[in-house]
Amino acid sequence: MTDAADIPADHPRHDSLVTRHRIEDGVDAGITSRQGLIAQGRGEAFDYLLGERTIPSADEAERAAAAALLAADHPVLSVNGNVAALVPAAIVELATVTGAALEVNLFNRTEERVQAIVESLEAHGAEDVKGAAADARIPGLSHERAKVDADGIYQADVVLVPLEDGDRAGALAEMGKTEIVIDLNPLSRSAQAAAIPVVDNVIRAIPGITDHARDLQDAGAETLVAVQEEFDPEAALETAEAALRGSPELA
Ligand code: PTJ
Repeated sequence: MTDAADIPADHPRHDSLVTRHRIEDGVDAGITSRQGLIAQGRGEAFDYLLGERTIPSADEAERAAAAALLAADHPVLSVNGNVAALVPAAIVELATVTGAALEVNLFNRTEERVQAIVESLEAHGAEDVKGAAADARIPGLSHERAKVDADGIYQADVVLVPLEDGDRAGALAEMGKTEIVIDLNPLSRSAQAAAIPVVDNVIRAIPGITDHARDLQDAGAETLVAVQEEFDPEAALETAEAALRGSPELA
């Protein structure tokens, strides 16, 4: 088996192959679930159809996401096994720039995996990573999937959930949170439930949101509200679907 370092830089699928290796390494390190491999494959197919680029409507969503995080009282970035494998440094940076908390929140929860992800985020400079306490529940969900921290996702007003399961995304939205979902499938229930759906690869989306957050850092409250109000989630989902179906002039 090759590893990431063996993939020639001029290979036409270089970036995609390196990404696959990161997910494989995440599984080997006890960070990513085996289901994460399947999720990555699905995401890759959508990304291929999108042209592996951030379409303009996704960039607008990333700006709205940055504004929502900066304007929030208790913003939380949810981290699962795929995010921890793909963008550990970038998610810690986004938390630093926006003042958001990081919380490990797993669909296929095991305490070992929570601990491995907390340690990995700490190795990338994170402090006070939440998720291990699991002392609150998302209403309406069965046991393991519902576990969150009382002072984290449970009390968050704005929560970023990359690659989320549709049920849980719906349940978080029901709790009245402003939900930012990163998902390459605009038809997924998570993307449909989100106040701000970001149809982009998490690898591009997280640094994209951070860039916008840096740009908006000194903006006043009115500007942050205006950026969020100008963003139309339904139009963004329609545009992304059109791009996937091969109408690039719409994207
Ligand atoms: O680590 P855990 O236990 O919390 O599990 C995480 C996964 C992702 C395995 C779990 O939440 C899951 O099974 O998710 P789904 O239902 O497979 O949904 C994942 C969604 O993310 C799908 O719509 C994919 O198209 C999308 N996706 C996959 N890879 C990426 C992505 N979206 C953005 N960037 C990606 N790299």
